[in-house]
Amino acid sequence: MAAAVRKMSLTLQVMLGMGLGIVVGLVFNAIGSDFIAEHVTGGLFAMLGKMFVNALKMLVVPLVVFSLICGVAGIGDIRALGRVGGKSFALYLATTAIAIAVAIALALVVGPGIGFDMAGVDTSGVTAKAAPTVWDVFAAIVPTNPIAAFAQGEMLQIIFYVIVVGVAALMLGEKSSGFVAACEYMNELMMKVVQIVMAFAPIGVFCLIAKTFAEQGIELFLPVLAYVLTLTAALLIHLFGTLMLILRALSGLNPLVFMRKIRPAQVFAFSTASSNATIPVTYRCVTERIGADQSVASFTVPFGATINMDGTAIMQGVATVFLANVYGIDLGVGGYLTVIAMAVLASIGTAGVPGVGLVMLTMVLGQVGLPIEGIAIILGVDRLMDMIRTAVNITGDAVVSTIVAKGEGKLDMAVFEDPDAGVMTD
Ligand code: DAS
Repeated sequence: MAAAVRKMSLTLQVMLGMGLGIVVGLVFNAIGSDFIAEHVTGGLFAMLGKMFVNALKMLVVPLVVFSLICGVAGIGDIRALGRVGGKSFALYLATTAIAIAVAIALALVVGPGIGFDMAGVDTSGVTAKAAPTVWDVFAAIVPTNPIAAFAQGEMLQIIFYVIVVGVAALMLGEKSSGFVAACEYMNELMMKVVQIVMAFAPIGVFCLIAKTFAEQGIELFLPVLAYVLTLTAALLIHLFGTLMLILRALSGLNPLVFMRKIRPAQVFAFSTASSNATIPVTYRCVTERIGADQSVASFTVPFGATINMDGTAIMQGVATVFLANVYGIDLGVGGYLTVIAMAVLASIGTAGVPGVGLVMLTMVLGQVGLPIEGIAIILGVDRLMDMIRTAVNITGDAVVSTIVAKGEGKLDMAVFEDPDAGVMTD
């Protein structure tokens, strides 16, 4: 049995861990033992799961720094760099805006929240976060202290600074060859470290999933079932509909092949509920399984993990309609257009970490005058919804990375068409 599991590709092992985690979590939830809750799911599983997520996060900054320097040096000229940046930025904003517009339209048709009984909902403890202006968001991209940006994992600031350094290296021409060669070595070294960390993925994913499902009993979902079902439907429409149509239309690639190739990153995103922590896996899938060149993916993947959150925007659209119905407030077309603009802006300046969608939701609700405390109604189910929307977020990152690479003639079709390319068997 153990030999058979070892022979499975890492993706299958991780999916086995995820499936087992759901079963074990639901069984533990049904048993309802305090000992298990404190020492197994809340103890051992929580510890191992956190160690695994921390190990993934440990990789992000060095991997982004070295891969991006190699990427900028690999692109070769500043105009190409501008094209990759401009195309990916435009596509990230467009897909997010489409995602939330479709989600709002679906929610307005379904009408979740109409007739919802607020009695017994504890709305204490929900605090509002001030909405940034568009000027604040873009001004914050330039770091005052790069070392602090690296230390705090401020992804947009890191990307900005590393690109500037990369362009400076380009301008120094041949003198930079040693520096670029050292970065290429460090990038290869970091990808090996990714491989080591991912060997622990089946255990890490099992623990993360089992803990979540042990804590998220079915009873949490019943009162807000209309919200959960509407949000899940909107996420699936975007994942299998909108994104695949955009991929097909703008790259001509087969969506079914793409979805199989990106699956390991989706599983990691679902398990960790963190786009940032999943960067090493998304990057590895986009380059080694889909065939996008490092010179594109090293920018578009971390950039997307930070500014592109289609799944999160979908949650904000559905939650806004749900809460407008709960409180009987008619937002009108202007109100929903404000929600779309606010959700896109909020996604630019916010890192892809667990639960960040709810923080952004307080900004969106505040902008359209909906009671922030209404978030307390959907708080209980947000962990699981976060896992699903994070998988949608990174899929959007990978779709845009693939489209831009294809458009730049930097996608190796032999890799894309090879079913065994980048199979994670280690
Ligand atoms: N968990 C966030 C992410 O990592 C998404 C969210 O909170 O909505 O993308």
